[in-house]
Amino acid sequence: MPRIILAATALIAIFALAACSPGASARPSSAASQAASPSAAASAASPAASASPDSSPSAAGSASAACAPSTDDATVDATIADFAFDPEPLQAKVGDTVGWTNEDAAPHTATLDEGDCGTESLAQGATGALTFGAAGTYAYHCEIHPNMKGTVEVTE
Ligand SMILES: [Cu+2]
Repeated sequence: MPRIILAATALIAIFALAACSPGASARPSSAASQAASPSAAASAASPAASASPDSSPSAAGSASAACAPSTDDATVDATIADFAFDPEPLQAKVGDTVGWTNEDAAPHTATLDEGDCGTESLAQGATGALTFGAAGTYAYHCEIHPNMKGTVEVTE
């Protein structure tokens, strides 16, 4: 029985020390929590970082499926001359890269009516290219001269 009492008092003493130590170690524990939060943020960021490489290729693949600006050599050549696209309509196959070369002194673009796909503003002599990854009929225009209209017919 005395040993139990001693053990009990020892436990009380330990609790007393434990009760004391949080007050004494308040700064270290807050430092520990500050140290923990960056690691928590890092661990939270890494799943997001690992998730985006998984999702972005499929998203990029589907986004580039219809049309995407390209720096590749054109497989189908087109011209912009006298404020008109040529040929019209323009025929291409899925996977083709259509390159429009501007022969006018005025700048032009080849920009799809739907979506965000288009060339940059092309100075005289410059070529802008779009790669088509899906069959369809794509109406396009010049952003600078909206009355300039054309069609790209992409087939399998
Ligand atoms: Cu134009």
